[in-house]
Amino acid sequence: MPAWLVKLLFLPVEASSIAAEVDALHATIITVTMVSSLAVFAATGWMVLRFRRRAPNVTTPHIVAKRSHEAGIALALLFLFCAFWVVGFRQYLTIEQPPDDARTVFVTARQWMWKFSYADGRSAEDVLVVPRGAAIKLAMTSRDVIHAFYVPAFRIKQDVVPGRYTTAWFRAEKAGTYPILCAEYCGTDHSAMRGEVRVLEPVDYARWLDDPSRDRSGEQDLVSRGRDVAVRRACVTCHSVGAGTTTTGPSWAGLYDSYVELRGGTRVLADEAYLTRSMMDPNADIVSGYQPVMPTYAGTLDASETAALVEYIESLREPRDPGVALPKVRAVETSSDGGTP
Ligand code: HEC
Ligand SMILES: [Cu+2]
Repeated sequence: MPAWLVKLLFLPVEASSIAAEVDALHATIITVTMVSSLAVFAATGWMVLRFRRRAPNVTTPHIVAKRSHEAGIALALLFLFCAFWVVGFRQYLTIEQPPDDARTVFVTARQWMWKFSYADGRSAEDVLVVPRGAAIKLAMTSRDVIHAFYVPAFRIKQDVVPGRYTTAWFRAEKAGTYPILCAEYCGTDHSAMRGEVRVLEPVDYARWLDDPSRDRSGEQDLVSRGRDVAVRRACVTCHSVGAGTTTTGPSWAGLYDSYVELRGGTRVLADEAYLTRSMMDPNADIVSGYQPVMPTYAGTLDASETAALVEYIESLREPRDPGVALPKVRAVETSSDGGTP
């Protein structure tokens, strides 16, 4: 699609190998449907005038279309439908099948960030760095709810599902920085779940690969960052992280992956989604034996702080007995007086 048309239609730049084809198919379908509906409107208008009732008691002639005309129109429409399908199906195959030489990057989505892990063991949050011209395959999974990895400039979008790996691939053709969005409504900060793809020229990419300080600049691993956030946000004034100790709120030790008993007697599994919900909507589930005094953090914790806190709480899990498959029920360590020590 010519660059001026891309601009005119407010489309993002076509930065990947498939973008131009996707746009061409899109534009063709829109043009064909718009032209056909205009033709239908025009024909309707013309017939309203041409066959209007001219005098009372005068009926317009009854017109029967020729079989051949009807068949011709039906066949033409069927042909058009099949043509769209053939082009679309071929593009679908290209989009679904990564080339054999593709390099794999692992993507973990969670409320509300993207984490990219490269083959050399290093990883980064929210920033994916790739060389121009190389095929990149993304192996994606989610730690909590369904997200969707969407890079408008590459014209790719793929659901990212917990407990399952989905893949997508692209070959970036223009160096630059392109936004990554989440295209599946996934909670409070869904709209803030943004990242970017940095496409580097191959020489710059080689330099970036060799840079030993890469990803270390000002970046902590999530667990220690979560510990800092818990102190800074004063979570630790109400929550302890040691076993057995009880303050205003329940201890985080061994919380992750255990079953929590809620007021009213139901039990929930403390997974990522539960932990996140506990921060954003603390009154949704009240832990049995505690008062609903925890303030909500919706809007105050940003997406990466939330992720870091969840990761930190996860790091305090009890090491699971490899022989036991089921999460264990955590004993409620408080008396019914609200848990004051
Ligand atoms: C004013 C005291 C207070 C503060 C501050 C506080 N909490 Fe809580 N929190 C509680 C109480 C009380 C509960 C148990 C009742 C409930 O479920 O709401 C709780 C429950 C939780 C749970 C569920 C625990 C379980 O055992 O199921 C999580 C997770 C949690 N808080 C995380 C946090 C995080 C993260 C912060 C800081 C950003 C924080 N809390 C700050 C009092 C607090
Ligand atoms: Cu999301």
